[in-house]
Amino acid sequence: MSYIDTQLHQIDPQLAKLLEGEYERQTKTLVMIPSENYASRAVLQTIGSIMTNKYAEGYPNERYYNGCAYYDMAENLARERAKKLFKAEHVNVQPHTGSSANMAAYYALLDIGDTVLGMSTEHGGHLTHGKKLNFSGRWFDFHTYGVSKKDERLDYDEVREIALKVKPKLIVCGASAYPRTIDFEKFRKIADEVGAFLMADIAHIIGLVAAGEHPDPVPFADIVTATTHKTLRGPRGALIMCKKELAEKIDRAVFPGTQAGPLMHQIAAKAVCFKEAQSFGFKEYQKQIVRNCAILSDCLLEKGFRLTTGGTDNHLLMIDLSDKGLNGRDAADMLEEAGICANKNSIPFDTRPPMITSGVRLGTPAATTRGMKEEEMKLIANWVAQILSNPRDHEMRLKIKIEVVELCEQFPIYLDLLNW
Ligand code: DSN
Repeated sequence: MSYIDTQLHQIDPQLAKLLEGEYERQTKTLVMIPSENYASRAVLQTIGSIMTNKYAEGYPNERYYNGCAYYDMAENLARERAKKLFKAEHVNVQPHTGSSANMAAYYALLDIGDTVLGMSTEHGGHLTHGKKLNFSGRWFDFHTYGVSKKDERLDYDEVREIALKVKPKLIVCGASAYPRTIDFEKFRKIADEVGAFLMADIAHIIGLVAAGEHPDPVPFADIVTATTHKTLRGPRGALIMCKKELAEKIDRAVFPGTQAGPLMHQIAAKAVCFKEAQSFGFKEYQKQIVRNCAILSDCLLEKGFRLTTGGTDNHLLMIDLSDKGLNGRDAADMLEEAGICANKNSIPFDTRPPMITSGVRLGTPAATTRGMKEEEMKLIANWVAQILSNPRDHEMRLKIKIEVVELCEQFPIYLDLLNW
């Protein structure tokens, strides 16, 4: 045999063991982190395919390498499917991640030092929306808006006031930790009033948008960036959509502006996930994500937990632990001990630092992929409430962990990967 045909178990038993462990973790615990999901077998098959082997710098029919015929077809498929799915005038499917998509969008529209207005990370915005420690906050003059102290929701009048004052060249909307609907039309009006570009980062809610479960930013924003691995349930990666007039700028900003060789295995897998997202089942799935989150939210409220904004409209919710004598870090660790994987998260006006926080963020995309519905959400809310109300009860967490495994076994995932 002249080619490498070694199976992972043979060549690297040490790493194979790690994959086995991660298989156990993913299949036997509850993934309640709202930015995580389970990609389909078809997506996994494609991202783990021979498409990883080739350089394809450039774009279809304009590559810097020979031998790209199948890569061109795969990238065209991904582009066309995404254009159809989102009714977008132009799509670039090459960004490696959400952060690289945002970097390319800024590269296309801004010069170093330009003024930008984005949502503060302390109130739910993403690192790339101007955090000082991030390239965005370092290279651009970012100003931020937050949520209102009154109801922890976006206050569009305040966004407008800040925009009028700082006169940004670009307004960024979209968030990583905001449980409510975002009004893109209002952002458009503000952007028009101050003569700014509008960019919507829908990394989190892209699946909901694709299924009509959240208002669509595409008609209103000049640029829309998104990830493919969260609610869209595809491979880890991202895309950029834009108006025709910005197409060339965006393409040049992605390559050669901010990236070189595209990850063609990832792009091919994006094509698969865009196809999956066009199915009726996908629309139903997104509806169920939202229904599940609403039930989870209602049950936690009933049990006396305070949720930021008082609940949720989308796939995630944020528990405020300030009145429970617990911080977000300890709470997330306790949940993990019981087989429920969530993440600590700052809540608006948090007094604790980001590595500790006063909040826990929960989301329903992954549990819904397993087929869990309202009854299971009630069960999960009960467990979360018991764990967070009895932080000293280690025994209870171990008992719940057994029940979590039983629930996971009733909603199996990746059974067909058992013998990889
Ligand atoms: N890190 C992602 C999240 O968990 O929300 C945002 O990119």
